[in-house]
Amino acid sequence: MKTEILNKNIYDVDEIRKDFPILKTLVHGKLLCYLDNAATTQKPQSVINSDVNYYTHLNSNVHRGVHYLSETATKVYEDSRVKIQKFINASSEKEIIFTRGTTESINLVAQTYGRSVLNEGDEIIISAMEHHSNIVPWQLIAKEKKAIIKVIPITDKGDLILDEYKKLLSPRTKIVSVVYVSNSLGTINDVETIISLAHERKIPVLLDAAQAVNHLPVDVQKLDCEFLAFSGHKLYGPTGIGVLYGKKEILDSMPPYQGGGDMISKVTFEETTFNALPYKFEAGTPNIAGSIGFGSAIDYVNSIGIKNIAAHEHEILEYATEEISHINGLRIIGQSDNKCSLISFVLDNVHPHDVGTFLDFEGIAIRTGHHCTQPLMDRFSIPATSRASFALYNTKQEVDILVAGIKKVIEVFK
Ligand code: C6P
Repeated sequence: MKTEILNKNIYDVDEIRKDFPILKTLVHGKLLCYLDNAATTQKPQSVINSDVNYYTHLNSNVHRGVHYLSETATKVYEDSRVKIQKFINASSEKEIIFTRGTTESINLVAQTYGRSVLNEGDEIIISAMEHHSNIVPWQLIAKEKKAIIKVIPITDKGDLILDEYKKLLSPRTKIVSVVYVSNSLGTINDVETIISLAHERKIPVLLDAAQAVNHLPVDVQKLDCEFLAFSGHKLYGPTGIGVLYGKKEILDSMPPYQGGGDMISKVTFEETTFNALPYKFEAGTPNIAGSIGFGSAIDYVNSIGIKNIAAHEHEILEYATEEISHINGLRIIGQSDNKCSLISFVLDNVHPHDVGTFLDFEGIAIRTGHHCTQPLMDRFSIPATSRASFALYNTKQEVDILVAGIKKVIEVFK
């Protein structure tokens, strides 16, 4: 991604690393070199403290008590929602629904919006680089409703073919649901064009932003997407918490996802009326500590600045791409001109799992496998890749350690 030049004086990566206690871990006697950030990011001390603080001082249920603890916990929980609203520039905190993560957010849309609008023969557009989380929920509802899934193809470099996308849009298209940043290729998709083409036909768009919100400034009002799904744990927050952003009018028109406490207005045995947004979609006691921790993570990211993070990561990615592409027998999978945050690669004659296991002995954590994008692996006729993914605390020295590790792998398996 092209971003403004970083002012190095304000981005002190050595200082930033001190905020992440886990980065001092020794793995097989070597300092951890954590390059599996697309799977999950490490947590700064402030986020860890937030969890401890919640259970030490605030623990109680939200929206249910008139006592001090419940009222205080409710306030901090709702403040967190507002922090997230501001972070993605949603127009109201009512548009921020807490979920378990990206996966649940997409399932929510498929099971509520999808269920209410899809009929036999209707079409759902996704892309060839989707995570299983943005394929399987649509398959489930498509099967039930006899709807059809259409797939935007990609080039060998790993870019969506937008001319083909235009051809897929039809009067039967009921939703376009695409990934913003690919977790396997690193491609930053041209979501602005995807959205505007869909909107010309009044088709709503869902963006899977699991790998976007942690690397790019995301402004939902500017994007004008109907839905945006993301997870806390990839944004330096806790696991088990995520968000579905939805435009208020469309959320208002959708039926609830799950039934239970807090999502109701009035219940009788004959009939139930539902609570207002966002609570209509938040049945049961929520992940209170997780939501509050997510708010702390947003505070942390804001204290550095997402644009500064993007610029730092871009510098790391450019350096890593340059160094890694010189390794003989290595092929980078995903060579879009518009990439961020990660490098997927395959080595001649060495299975990615062997690469991952060998690198682990060097203290290097990468992910190997299909990265929950099996159709994408099929597209490239490979079973798996090795993936190094970067975050705000990674350094060029860590890239050097990775490159030296890969060279050792090649030497040993030669
Ligand atoms: N990708 C990876 O290693 P959850 O699990 O709900 O937090 O996120 C699912 C998900 C959805 N979309 C994209 C683009 C993703 O990258 C992920 C999670 C991790 O690539 C774990 S499979």
